[in-house]
Amino acid sequence: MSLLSRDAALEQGLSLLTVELEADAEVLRRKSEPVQDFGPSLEQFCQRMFVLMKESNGIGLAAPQVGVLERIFVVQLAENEPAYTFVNPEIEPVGDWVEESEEGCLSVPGIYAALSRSQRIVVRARDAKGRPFESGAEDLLAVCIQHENDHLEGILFIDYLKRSQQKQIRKHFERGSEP
Ligand code: QAP
Ligand code: CO
Repeated sequence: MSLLSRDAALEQGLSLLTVELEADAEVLRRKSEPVQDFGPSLEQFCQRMFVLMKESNGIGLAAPQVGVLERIFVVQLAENEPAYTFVNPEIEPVGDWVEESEEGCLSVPGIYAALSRSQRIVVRARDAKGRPFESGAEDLLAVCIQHENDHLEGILFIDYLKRSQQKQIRKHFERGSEP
């Protein structure tokens, strides 16, 4: 089953949903609910999200990508960079500096494409212990936070691409990876 509660995910182990599977794609398209239960399982869940993200060579991972429709994501750009957990985040662009950069997604394996995002944002959220914080972000960190926040709305980065590109990507996943 693709859709899970936080506790069920912890019990059976976190695994990645990808658009390759119809049932997973359906879950990835759904809107996530705000976290209400800030119990100890939240911190545990976030730790496991970091583990899966690193195992998968990712820099960001959102709860819906493991079938949990709660407003949670984790980001770590590199091993020597800080690890951030965002619970119930609210994002606001700062200024109008927009730039194009290449993105990928663990749920859309093997696909990379350039798209435009705000390069400076401010985020208000809670951490894995439920403590509220506010933080500014720029460049790749800002892009990654916006990408992960989109997952909470059921939006994938490929949705911003031109129709022709989207069609190519759909075809790619329909026929698998054969030439
Ligand atoms: C979002 O995505 C992101 O296809 C995080 O084969 C990515 O970590 C925001 C990944 C880039 C901004 C820039 C994707 C790993 C990782 C793949 C990821 C793959 C292996 C994606
Ligand atoms: Co993604």
